[in-house]
Amino acid sequence: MQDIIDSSERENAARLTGLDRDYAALGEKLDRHGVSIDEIRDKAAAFGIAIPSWGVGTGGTRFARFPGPGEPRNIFDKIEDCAVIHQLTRATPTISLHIPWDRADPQSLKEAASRFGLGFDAINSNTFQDQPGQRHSYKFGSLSHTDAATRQQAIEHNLECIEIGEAIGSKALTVWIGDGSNFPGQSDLARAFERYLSSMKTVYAALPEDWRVFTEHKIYEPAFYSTVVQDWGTNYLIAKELGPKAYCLVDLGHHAPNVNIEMIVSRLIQFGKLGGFHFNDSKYGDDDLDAGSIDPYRLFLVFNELVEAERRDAPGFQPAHMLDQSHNVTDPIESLMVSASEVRRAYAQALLVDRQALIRAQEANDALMASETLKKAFRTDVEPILASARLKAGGAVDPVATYRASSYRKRITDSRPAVEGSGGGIV
Ligand SMILES: [Mn+2]
Repeated sequence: MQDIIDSSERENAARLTGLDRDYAALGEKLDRHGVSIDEIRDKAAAFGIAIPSWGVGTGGTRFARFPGPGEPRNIFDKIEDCAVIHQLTRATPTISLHIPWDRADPQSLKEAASRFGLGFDAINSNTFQDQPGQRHSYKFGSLSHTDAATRQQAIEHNLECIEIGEAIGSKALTVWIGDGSNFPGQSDLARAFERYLSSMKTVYAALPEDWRVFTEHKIYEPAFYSTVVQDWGTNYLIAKELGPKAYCLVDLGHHAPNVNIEMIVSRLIQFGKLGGFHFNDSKYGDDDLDAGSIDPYRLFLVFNELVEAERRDAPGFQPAHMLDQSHNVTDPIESLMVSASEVRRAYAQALLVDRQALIRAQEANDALMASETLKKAFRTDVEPILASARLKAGGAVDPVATYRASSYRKRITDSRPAVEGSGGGIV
């Protein structure tokens, strides 16, 4: 990590004057509109995003995976890579683990993370693939399987995840299942959902007092005809059926193309069931591309809803922010740093929306001015705010340039010999 810190000092020094000028110029402009730049910066600085442990390994497609040099070999290597991301961005203080991919002694996990000042976010269960030595196969489903023993095995796995999560300081369990069908008629749609609900009720009953469970919907894949938890409506029904500790998780890539995700977010907020996000971006389907890389305006519009909820202190509004991406052609550390910045950027831009002007335009049915009010905030280049937030917290003005100027990737390439099949997950 010393190589990262040394690089930060050198690279930051070269950028200080430019940043000061840019920050002052933007501050002056915002001030004319009655907005304090320091306030926006402090809010952005306090906004944390969890890194998915599986994101620091190179991802892949169903065709191939092309691992990069210095791939993490285990969860401890992953924690080290996550620490680099947080050191440079100061935006990613927590890691979201996936069991069994990240199974290790909980005490060692805690120690490894706290050495870098990191904590653990929601823990993810995995009943969408079979593990070596597993008694019952998930080929035809897990929590909704027709066979009671298979369902029980999937329930017990989730209970174990809660136990591990408790030992490492997590406060939430995220459940995504691959259950569904490939042929019309293959599965009784209602009975499969009933079985799922019944299984989840057992999992829910085991949640500690201060925990939440996030259920994640997904329209298709790996099942291509129907999925048991297919959309936000189904997800809302689940959260409602389970109880007050159950919330819906919105993975941006898990919807049909062109679905209005910000409206889904608004609905879930309105009815107190928005649990959190898996941020990523997509062009065609569940592409797991980098957040903000395809449609940054959509990300902004999601944040416009979040900022509005924050402003009016919506009941039960405490969303968890996580990235969930697959980095197939980039250095995952770079992608995750840029993505975390994109999420913060959308948040900062949404904070700049003139809420009074927006409400006035809405009340007057002034469609054009309402749209322009949003666009005006979206068009603001908030980079000086984000850079200043990073610098103030001990991070890098330019995380990618600083990372590239360090010898980190080369060092870990030398110290981490390539291994076969390190789980690059696509979830
Ligand atoms: Mn996801």
